[in-house]
Amino acid sequence: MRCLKCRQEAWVELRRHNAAYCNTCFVTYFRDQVGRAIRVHQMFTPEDRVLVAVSGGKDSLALWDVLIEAGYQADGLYIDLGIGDYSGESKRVTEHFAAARGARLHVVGLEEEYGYTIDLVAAKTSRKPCSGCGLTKRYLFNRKAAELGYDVVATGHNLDDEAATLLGNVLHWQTGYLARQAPVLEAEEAGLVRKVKPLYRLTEHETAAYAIIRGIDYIVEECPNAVGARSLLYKDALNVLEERSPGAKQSFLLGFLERAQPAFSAEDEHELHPCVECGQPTTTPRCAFCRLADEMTRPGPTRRRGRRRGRRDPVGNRQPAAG
Ligand code: Q46
Ligand code: ZN
Repeated sequence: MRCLKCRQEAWVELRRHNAAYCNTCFVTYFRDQVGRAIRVHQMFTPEDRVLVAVSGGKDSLALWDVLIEAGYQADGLYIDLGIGDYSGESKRVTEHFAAARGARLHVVGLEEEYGYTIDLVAAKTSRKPCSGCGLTKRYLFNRKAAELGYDVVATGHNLDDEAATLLGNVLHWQTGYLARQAPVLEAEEAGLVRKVKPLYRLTEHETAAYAIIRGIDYIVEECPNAVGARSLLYKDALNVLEERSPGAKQSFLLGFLERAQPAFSAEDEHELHPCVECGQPTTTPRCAFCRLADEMTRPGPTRRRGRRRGRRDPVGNRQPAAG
């Protein structure tokens, strides 16, 4: 197999594009795709301060690397969620990445600052850990970005993440989430910071290849709570389709964004106002984060059983908040 650009031996095959690249040309391709997403959707400019939500995984570190190399003012935000040994290791690789590049990294300790961990959420409530974790991350990305004066929050969601989220939202006809599943979520209300996903055109396989070629040390293990997650089931289903029909995932996602998402978005109406406790935008009097933090720090076991339904998080569409 030869590189599409320079005809040297190819290292990365992209079946959906019927193409293959050598290491050097693949890095150029990858950065071009990110640059194109930023440009086409006017995600941010070199004058903007960008806060990259980093988890220690390949996607967020690859994104941060691309933005730093492109000269953007991109700092990192790492949230120590308190998930067993996984959090310690992911924090280590993130701090190592930042130190090696002289990049600024903000670290928020969930336990130190808010008195609970995701392990405690799993132990103390019937809530799925990923539900408490996603809520916590979306809230803190927005709150910290607003407090620290950033213009935009960038997350490492890739094409596989977005296609899996879309499949889940379609299977359950979650029209509110479909309305807000987009590469850019504008900061339409006071207190909200714009959210962008510059990797949405690139697959998991491509971000892994980029990270390896660039020598990025990332956490390879999945979060232990990901085992059995619905999002992985949807990814597997889409991978079966992709295997038989290369490009299926991309046309599913990009077709939705182009032809269907605007219709859902036009129908979406929700009123936000400041949380009575923390002041962050919410659809309920007291935001979901404040309710969770209160439940976690209250003594004794929780009495609640079963899942709450129909409560939307105002600061992002529901999905794992960047891996
Ligand atoms: S970190 Fe958190 Fe993910 Fe772990 S607990 Fe679930 S949501 S799987 S991106
Ligand atoms: Zn609140």
